[in-house]
Amino acid sequence: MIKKFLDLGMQPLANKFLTKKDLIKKKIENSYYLEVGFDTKTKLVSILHTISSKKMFDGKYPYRASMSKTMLNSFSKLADRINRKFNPKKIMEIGSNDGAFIKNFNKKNVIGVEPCSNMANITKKKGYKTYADYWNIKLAKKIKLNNKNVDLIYSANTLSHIQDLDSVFKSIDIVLPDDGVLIIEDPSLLDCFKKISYDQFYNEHIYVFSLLAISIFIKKYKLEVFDIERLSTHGGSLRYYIKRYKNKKFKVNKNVHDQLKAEVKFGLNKYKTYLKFKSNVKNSKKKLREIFNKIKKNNKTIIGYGSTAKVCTVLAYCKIKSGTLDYFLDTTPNKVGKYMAGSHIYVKKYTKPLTDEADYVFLGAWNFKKEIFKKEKKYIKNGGKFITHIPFPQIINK
Ligand code: DWN
Repeated sequence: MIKKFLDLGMQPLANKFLTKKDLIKKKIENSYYLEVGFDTKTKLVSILHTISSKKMFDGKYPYRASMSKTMLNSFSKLADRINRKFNPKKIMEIGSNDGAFIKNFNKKNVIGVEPCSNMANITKKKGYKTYADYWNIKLAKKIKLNNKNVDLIYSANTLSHIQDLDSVFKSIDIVLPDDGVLIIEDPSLLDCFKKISYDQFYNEHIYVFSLLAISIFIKKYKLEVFDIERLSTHGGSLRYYIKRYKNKKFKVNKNVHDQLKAEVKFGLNKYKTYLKFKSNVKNSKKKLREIFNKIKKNNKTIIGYGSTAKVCTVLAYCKIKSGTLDYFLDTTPNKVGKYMAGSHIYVKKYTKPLTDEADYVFLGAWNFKKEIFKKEKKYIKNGGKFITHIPFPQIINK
């Protein structure tokens, strides 16, 4: 039974940036009701109204994983680990984006699957075999036929975007050999709740997974998690190492039991925890609005840093109007010069470390705080102030 616990109101499609022409033409922007529910039986946490993948993941998808050093480092470290631990013959990545992960491997030993054709073209141009398609049974059969030796499947920040998880795992079942390894990573529900990062919920993020939910779900495919890694990426993620029951090569690591225990201890198996989260989110909204209102009342300026999909949720939910922030800075070529969905805040190209652009800088990319603060150490040293809503709304400069 799915029990609703969070109502984030009407939300635009976070990655649908608008052009100036769109604004002049008053292009109609669709918005969708964003509610989140907890399935008391399966423990899956998902948004309740989903939008077709084709509407979100098309040839104009702007997000590029390679725009962050943190992600590049994380993928390169994982590539080393994979080679050391599993020595795979061939790797397949589901959701290869702009190749931030696959570029760590020899072109002969890796293939990508990426439905956003603009992203797939980037890796194709670099010579990586890339299937520009959605991950499904038809594609899995085609891949199996053409790439018999795939023995490791990896997918980061992708499965949480696909509604039909049964189709996902049936398709994996076609490609994964008996002794193969599946590695998936996605934002962790435990971190999301601890950090009150309600902005992990937006139309692209259909699920925010816990180990609890993943373990239950994959049982029907006779799969089990045998190892996990807790990652700091994307605000706290879990990397799940999965194998078939019949694969006795790997033992289930103690950290799997520890994580399950931690999730149960926190109460991720109980609806009342979700109601507590709801109340935390409401307080977060109130506090953030107070901070913004006070700053604007004092005629101070605010700009944003990182026009993330996540920050779209925050702006729409907290009803922060476009005039409140002068613009967002971002490094992503496909976002720069455009306007953010919903709020229509302009995205300006990030060209150099901050100096005195504004009185306050709102950290849209809060999940890269460490990387950003390193880059902006001079600004911080000179008293520059950031606003963050994680784990609770506050003004920070360290
Ligand atoms: O799941 C998803 C994740 C992986 O990426 C997708 N559904 C969409 C996207 O979500 P997001 O937009 O919230 O992701 P990020 O990675 O938090 O976005 C960071 C943004 O900040 C990018 O637009 C790049 C920008 N950025 C920047 O301008 N300067 C990032 C860093 C680190 C910087 O120094």
